[in-house]
Parts: sequence; C-alpha cells; structure tokens
Amino acid sequence: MNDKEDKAKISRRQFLATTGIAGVAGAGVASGLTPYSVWAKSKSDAMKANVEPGELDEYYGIWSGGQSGEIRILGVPSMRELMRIPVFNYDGATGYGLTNESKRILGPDAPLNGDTHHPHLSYKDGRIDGKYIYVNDKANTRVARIRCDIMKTDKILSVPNVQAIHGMRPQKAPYTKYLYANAEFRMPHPNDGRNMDDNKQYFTMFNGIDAEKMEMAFQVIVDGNLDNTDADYSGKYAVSTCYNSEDGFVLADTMRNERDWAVIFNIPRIEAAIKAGKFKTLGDSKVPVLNGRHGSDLTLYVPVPKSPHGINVSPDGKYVVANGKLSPTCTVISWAKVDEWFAGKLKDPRDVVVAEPELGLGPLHTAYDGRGNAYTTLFIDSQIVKWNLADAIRAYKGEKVNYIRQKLDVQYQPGHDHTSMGETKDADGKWLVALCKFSKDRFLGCGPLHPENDQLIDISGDEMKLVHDGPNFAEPHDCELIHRNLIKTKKIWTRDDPYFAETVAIAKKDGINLETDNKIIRNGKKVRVYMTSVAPNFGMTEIRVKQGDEVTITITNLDQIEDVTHGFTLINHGIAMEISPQETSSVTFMANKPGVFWYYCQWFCHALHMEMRGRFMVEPA
Ligand code: CUK
Ligand code: CUA
Repeated sequence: MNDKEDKAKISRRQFLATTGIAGVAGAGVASGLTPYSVWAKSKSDAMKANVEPGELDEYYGIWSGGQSGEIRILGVPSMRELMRIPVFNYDGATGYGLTNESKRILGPDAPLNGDTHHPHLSYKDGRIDGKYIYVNDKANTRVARIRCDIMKTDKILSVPNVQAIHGMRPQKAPYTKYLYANAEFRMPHPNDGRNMDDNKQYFTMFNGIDAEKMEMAFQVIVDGNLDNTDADYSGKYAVSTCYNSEDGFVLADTMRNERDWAVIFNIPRIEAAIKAGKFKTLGDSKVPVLNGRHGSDLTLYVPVPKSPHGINVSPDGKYVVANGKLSPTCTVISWAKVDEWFAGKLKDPRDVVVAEPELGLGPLHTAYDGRGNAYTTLFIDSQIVKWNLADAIRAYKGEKVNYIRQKLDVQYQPGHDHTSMGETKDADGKWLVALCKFSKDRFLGCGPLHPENDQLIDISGDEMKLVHDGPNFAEPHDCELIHRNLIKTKKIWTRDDPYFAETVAIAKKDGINLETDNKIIRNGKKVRVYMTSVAPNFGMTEIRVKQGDEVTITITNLDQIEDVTHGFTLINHGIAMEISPQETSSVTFMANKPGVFWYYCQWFCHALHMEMRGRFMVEPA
C-alpha cells in the first residue's frame, strides 16, 4: 500500500469514528486508550482462509440468519456457505412451511417470519455432544431445535406469557437439561388491554425449557428487562444482562442509571422451590412461575455499568464477563464468589466482581481463546480488543499491569464475536469471527441494503490477523465454530426417521407400502396420492382428481445414492418440496381449478431430469 492509499484509509476511519455511529450509544465516553490499527493484510495471511478445491473445512460454522429467520452452516476457515436451514421462515426450495412434515413442527397458523439471534449447540459435561442446535426467535417469542444429524428443524416451542425471546443458551453441565431463554420486553400482566398504561403491572420473565422434550419447565419473574444470557460450567447458574433497570418505556429513560445489572439464577434453588410448590401460574398456562425479584433467594442482582449487553462465560469455568455497551468497561464476575454469596458469606452483591477493565467504546460481546485471553467487540471503536483476564484481575486489585494485548480494526461496528470451540471446555484459540454490522465499502455495491461483514481473524499467534472478509445476508448476530469431528450428519435418510414418521403412519392406515405402491385413495372429498420416485421417474405420470378435492401428495424417494434429491413442484399451485434419498415428503392443498397442471421434479437429478414430470388433472365439479 502506498502512502496516499494509507492516508485515504485512515481518514475514512476517522470519518466513521466521528460521524453518526458514535452518537448511536450517546455515551461520548473517552477510553483514554490509544488504539493502533493493522490495516494491511499480507497475501500469506489471506491464504490461511484458503481451502483447496476438494479439501474440507476444519470447522462447522453455525450461523444465525437474523431477520431471515433461518440458520446457516458455513465452513471455516473458507467461510463458504454450505447449507441453509429454514427454521422460522418459509423456504421455497425445501418446501419448509408448505409440507405436512414442516407444518407439524411449525404448528397451526405459525407466522412465517422469525428473527434468529443465538444459535447454540447442546452439551455434555461442558463439551459439544453434537446432537442439537437451539435457536431463539425474537420476533415471535419462540425457540427452535435443529437436529444435527439431518440439519433440519425438529421442534419449535412458543413461550407463553412473555414477549421477544432474545438471549438463549443451553445448560452446559452435567448436560443440556434446560434451555435458558430471556424474554426481553416487559409486558403488562394480564395483557388483555386493561393495564397498558400502568408500568407497575409490567414485568418480564426468565424461562427454563426442558431441552429434550422442548416444553416449558419454569418461568422466573425478574425486575428490569432481560437481554443476553449464558450458563456456567457447573450446571448451577445462569446469568442474564439487564439494560433497563429503570423500567423505562423510551430510550432516554433506559439510559438514566449509571449501573444496571446482571442477574444470576440459582438453578438448584429454582428446582427446589418448584418441588416445594412455591410457585403460581399465569392465565391458562400451567407453567410454574417463580418470584425472582430483588429479595428473592433464587436470584442475585449484580450491579454493573451501564446498559450491559453480552454476557460470556470463560471456558476455564471460573468467570463470566458482562459487556458494558454504554460503559467502556467489562465486568468480570467470579463463580467461586457467587457460590460464597449464595452461601451467605458475602454482604454486597458487588463483592462477586473481581475485575472491571476499561477496554474501549461500546463493548458488546466477548470470546475466549482457552489461553487466558478474552476478545471483546468494541462497536463504536470498530475494533476487537484482546485482553488478559488474569492481568485485568490483578489491575483491579491495584497492581500496575497492562491487561490490553492488542486492538485490531474490523470493518465495521462488530456485534458478536466468536472463537473456535470458545463456548466449550475445548476452546482451541485458532480462529475468531467478528460479526460486523456494517460493511460499507468492503464489497461491490448491491443497492442501499448492504451485506453484513463476517470477518475471519487468525488468533493462533500472539497477534490477531485479519484473513478474510465474508459478506452475509441479514443479519447474523451470533455463530458457533465447532470442530468437524463433533458433528456427524447422515448422507441419506433412514426409513425409520421420526421426521416423517407421522406421514408413514397415515400411509400405513391407508394400507399403503410406501416403498412400492403408486396409488390414489379417495375418502369423500379427501384424496391421498401415494407415489414413489426413482431418477428420472415419478411413480405416476398422471393424477386425476375432482375440482373441490382436498389433495395430499405423498412421495417416497427410493433412490439410495447420495445426493440424488428429487423435488415435486406443481405448476400454478404454490407447491414445491424436497424429497431426498430415502425420504418421504407430503403436501396437502385444495384442487380448486379445473384443467391440466403439470408437475415436475425441480432438483436436477439425472440426465433426463427435465423429463421427470407428469400431469395433475382436475375434472370440473
Ligand atoms: S445480540 Cu445482536 S449484536 Cu441479539 Cu446477541 Cu449482541
Ligand atoms: Cu428428479 Cu429432477
């Protein structure tokens, strides 16, 4: 890079720092630190993200798809998108939201949008067990589970009596018994229009979900609101940030207090209280509701500056870091001290705090390398700051030590960051992904809506090095990087898979053998069409029904060869679905229009794929 380019880049950076963005947080606090930048990246750094054609990535990246409502699977370090998993959204490729199998998961009248933020995998003893991915839907107050073996959504739960599930984490130890889910927004109770102006009737709740059954286990009423959450490595605690201890309805009110808090939930005490019957229920819901407000022995409210956002447990199991957002600090809480507090040995809730390092402007989320270092995103400074936990603790005790190791510019305004295996005991400190909210000038323009920029950073050495820019569509908040050995996926379906078991049971009642039969069963105005598919043929090339029939098409793909997926698309009916090898898929719709409508396989499966088609013939009523 020549001098001129260098100056142009630096002035662009200053421009970013001094315009609108700084005003977002309205804090105007000065960190007193002099950040230094690593603008240039050498070709050899960039080559670290290179995965040669035919080679496989070392990590699965499990990405949230934000407002798209989906989950995405990326390969890391290549950052290649491998798969999209529809979760709360409609998906035209796979027919998710159209097929009977997916409708059973989504439930009746399910909205077909979602806002996924936090994808997290299930655990055993603080390690990834490779079974499930869980994810929240902030937009419609739901949580979902995805099976890792087939990479399909498996269950969805609507959380009752609250609004906007935001922070969400699985219990880490001894196994993922509970999924912890924060409802962000306070709402009036009951919420039937009578209490809308009475702030005192508003509250929100922390939710415990049975992670295997995907059913509600408990709800805990809290003071303030709930932003992000994490779980410790002993299985005893969950902890959530609150940015609105003021109970404000509008922005100015939520920023009034210099300190808000992190609230710690004592899970064994919550379980004991439920056992002892110390709960109530709300409305029609049967879910046990416990009181966790100030003064309750189920919770500990730790005051932290100011409107904290992310909350991240360190992989050594010793600490949790609350990220200050409107304060240039992070607050380090010791789990050992939390034990002491619940044992009645400490007086002041602040006694559980063991460090409060000053890091820079707009700390949002923190990740770890397993070598004692933390990596915090600085939204306003557009940087990742690497700092040392032990040194920050020494500094808090009054020692003169510099806990900051490095500041790296990212492009631009990072939200979450995540390290390889960093949310497990096996944190390996190889890669860091910074999920930048703004990409500005980093990619070719695609209109006023810009992609996000997921940047890959090599953290294996002493110095962080930016190696790759990864454009991504609206809006990954968070991701997990999991070693490929921990996730085992099926190459083809097994015929006994529960994903389509109900469809198989219906066929059985109709006396159908799905692996051989091509038949139409009529029951009044209900018509069930069963057929097979083997490349390049559907089992039937014509289907005759009557106008006004409710038609169910069930197709079983008999192909046994990996990757030979078929599809079924019915022209002018808004019907399409995936049928992968050994899968059974079904869809139900009304045959309202008389005439001939072609159906075809929309997945290129064979040299004669274009010929894989048939006529759907509707006789006029
Ligand atoms: S949140 Cu989006 S940047 Cu929903 Cu985890 Cu922090
Ligand atoms: Cu079957 Cu294309």
